[in-house]
Amino acid sequence: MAAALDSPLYLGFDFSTQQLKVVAIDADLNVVHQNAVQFDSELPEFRTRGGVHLHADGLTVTSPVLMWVKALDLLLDKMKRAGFDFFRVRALSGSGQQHGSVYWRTGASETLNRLDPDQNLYQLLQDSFSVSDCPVWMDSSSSQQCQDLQAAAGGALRLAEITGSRAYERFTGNQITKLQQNRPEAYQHTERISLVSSFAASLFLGDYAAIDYSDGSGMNLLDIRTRNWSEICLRAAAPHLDRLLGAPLPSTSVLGNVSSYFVRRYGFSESCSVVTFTGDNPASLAGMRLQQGDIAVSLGTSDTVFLWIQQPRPALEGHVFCNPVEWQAYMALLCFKNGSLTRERVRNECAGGSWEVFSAALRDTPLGNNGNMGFYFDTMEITPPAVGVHRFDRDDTKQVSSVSPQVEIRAVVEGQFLSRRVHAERLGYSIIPGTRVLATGGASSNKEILQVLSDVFNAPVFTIDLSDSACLGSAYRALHGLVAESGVCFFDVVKKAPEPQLVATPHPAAEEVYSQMLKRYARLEDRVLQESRT
Ligand code: 5FX
Repeated sequence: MAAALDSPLYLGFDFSTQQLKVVAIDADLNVVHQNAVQFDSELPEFRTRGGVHLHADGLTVTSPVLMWVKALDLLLDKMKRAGFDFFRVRALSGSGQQHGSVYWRTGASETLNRLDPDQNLYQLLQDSFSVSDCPVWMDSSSSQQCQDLQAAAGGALRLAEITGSRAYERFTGNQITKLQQNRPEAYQHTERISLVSSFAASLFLGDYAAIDYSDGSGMNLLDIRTRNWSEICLRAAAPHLDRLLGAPLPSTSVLGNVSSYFVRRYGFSESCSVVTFTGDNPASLAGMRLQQGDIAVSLGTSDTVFLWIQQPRPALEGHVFCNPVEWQAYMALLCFKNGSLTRERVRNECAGGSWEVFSAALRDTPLGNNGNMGFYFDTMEITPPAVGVHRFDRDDTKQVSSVSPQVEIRAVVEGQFLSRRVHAERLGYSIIPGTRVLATGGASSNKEILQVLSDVFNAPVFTIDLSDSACLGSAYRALHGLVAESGVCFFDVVKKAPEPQLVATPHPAAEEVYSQMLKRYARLEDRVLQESRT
């Protein structure tokens, strides 16, 4: 049944790298409006490519903060022109690309508090930032600062135990340190540092918004267990950081109502709540409605694995973040560079470029591949940091130089999924009754690949369309934020969302075959890693 024309709506924004997107849902979780602004093509005056500026050193990557501000003006104007009724919005939330940082100039909070609804935000906030080009997640120019932070924290593993990750160049703490060292004046004139997510929330709130626990976990500064800033990390990173960052808050908090600027300029209701914004990956976890025991495997150019975990076990690879929908839980994120491109290379070399032939090879070869196993790192892998193709047959003592095309096809797919499972388990993932594997991305349309995924994880595989998961997750979080304080669980609020489709169930022999292979894979991976280092 169609919702009444005055029934409540919930908005989810996503300030991602290349565009700003919005989704509106009704109380039954139906999507009723979608809109977007592409940075490169719709805001060409900022001269970005893919939403960023790549600097001459090849390492520094930034985005203009006023481009994000202007994109919001443009997006809200587009919605208004499309006849979107802002008055029906009961709550809004959003997400941002993770790790990026915004530097508000001294005095900016007064400007935010008194925004004149006759002008756009771009005009009003011209002088509000002490740094015009913000470091973003693609930046890798802070290696020295990473080393220094790890040394101050007592080593890489100790830092991972505190903050959920060893030091990463793109993580905000290291970016702030670099900025404070290279541009001390700009730092001195800064009264507040936001993440992209909390910066966006601040615009709606007309005041500085808190950083939420989940996106805050991508900074190398938050103690993910106490959910407070780590004193050791703050002290090592830069002066006055506790004042500049403000206190972090649970990801489900209501920050306040939308500022009078939006009420008067766009017709929002005065009682429209702003729910804490978070990072795009945490918001996607909410959009996919990932639950305890679930694992999401995104099979794209690179493969990303998200998981819901109860007990974090931070390691030297991957990231553990506070969970965005349930405050006692955690999520983990792993990135594997050799994903689709490697599968395609093997398809081209062993199956004449045909997915049908590739799939037939998977059907015609046995689970476990008669003991053949491979590591296919065409480019330097992130997890683990190793490179090259390494094949082993039943006899582990030495590598073999080639195998038949059919064996090669099964070896690449099994090898990739064994790796996803081994590394997920190292971060605290465990298969429990009811565990689901949610597959998304290009390769998730190939049934035979998904059958191998199901067998290796010994769990049913479901597919889910993820195109707007961060936006949708933000709209779900807006809805949940209104009732979270009274103890209502996120999953009760999103019960009506479309269910993922079951596409594969594990073979009865899968557990026996792959439990052995997982151990062997981990052992051989150590060897490959050592060989890559020498
Ligand atoms: C996660 O750690 C990342 O750096 C990226 O996925 C960004 O969040 C992309 F926006």
